[in-house]
Amino acid sequence: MDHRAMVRLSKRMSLALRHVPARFGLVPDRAGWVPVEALCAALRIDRADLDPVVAGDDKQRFAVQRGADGVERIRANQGHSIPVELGLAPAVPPARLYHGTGRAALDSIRATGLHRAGRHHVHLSPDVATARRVGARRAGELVVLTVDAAAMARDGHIFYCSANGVWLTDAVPARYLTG
Ligand code: HQG
Repeated sequence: MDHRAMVRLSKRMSLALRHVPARFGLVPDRAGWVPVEALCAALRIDRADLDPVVAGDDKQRFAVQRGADGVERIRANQGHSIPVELGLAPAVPPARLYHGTGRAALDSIRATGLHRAGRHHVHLSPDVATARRVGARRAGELVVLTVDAAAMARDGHIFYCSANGVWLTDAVPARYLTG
């Protein structure tokens, strides 16, 4: 499979595992896992097509693990809009985190802070380069906001770090944002 085909498959896997599993006839468990075999059948792909996408994904979006029952299951590490309990433990964030977005959202974000939109959490990046990549998905000029995560943590906001290094929190009030 060439790179573009792998990106296309990664996007279909994200759609099935994060957003509309029912459309693919899939029923994730409470923690978001589905049998690898079921996902392959739903997407009409071979296991041999799936493995390199999981292993080579640029953001390590997927995790595969074998359950106590011997069944191999797959889930998205973050980014869901369906209800899932990822089972992440609260973690102490680095002093600063970053959020990349488009200029068009800036006034609204400055007024009301960062909201989680359709996902479970606001997604924050550990470094500017990652935030730039996230923000580049938006039309128009790229903006990278700095989040005073140290102050948020001090004030009792809870942070989680997904298995692929994305920092998650419920919301970021505007007073913790600069940039
Ligand atoms: C914006 C991708 C106006 C926010 C990425 C963002 C990431 C506001 C959008 C992950 C707002 C939500 C998450 C406010 C937030 N007013 N706009 N008050 N508060 N927004 O996609 O962080 O490729 O849910 O700036 O790489 O862009 O899918 O969040 O633009 O890691 O694995 O509302 O998704 O990863 O958009 O991206 P999203 P995001 P994957």
